[in-house]
Amino acid sequence: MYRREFGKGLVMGLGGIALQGCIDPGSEVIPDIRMSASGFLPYRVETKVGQTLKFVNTNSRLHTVTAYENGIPKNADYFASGGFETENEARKAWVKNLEGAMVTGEIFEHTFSIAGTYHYFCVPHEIGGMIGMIEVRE
Ligand SMILES: [Cu+2]
Repeated sequence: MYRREFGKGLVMGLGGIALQGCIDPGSEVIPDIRMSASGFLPYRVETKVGQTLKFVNTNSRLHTVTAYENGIPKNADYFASGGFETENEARKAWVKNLEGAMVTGEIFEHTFSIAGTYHYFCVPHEIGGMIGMIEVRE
């Protein structure tokens, strides 16, 4: 379970995370990307091919992590919380039954195996500008 106060010790950059003052890191989830009330933090993250990023909902609102189908590299795996295989499927499932929603503390992980730029969004808050991007380097 993610503990909010723990975020104070996090230092983020280039997709890597350094943890300060942590006694037992094995018991904690360290987010690469946090979800605030209306945004992904940080908005832009860099990582390397083969790395897995953890998106964590650190807010009380429901959010999704949903890739733009036309905003990811060719041949890249589509990704979305809820496990949807297309953007359209993810959008429809949210409208129908809030499927794909991540509750507070929930974690979504994705491993990036193709280099390039990935754009993604939160279905309910896209209209408010809740989008993010990930740069995956070789
Ligand atoms: Cu959201």
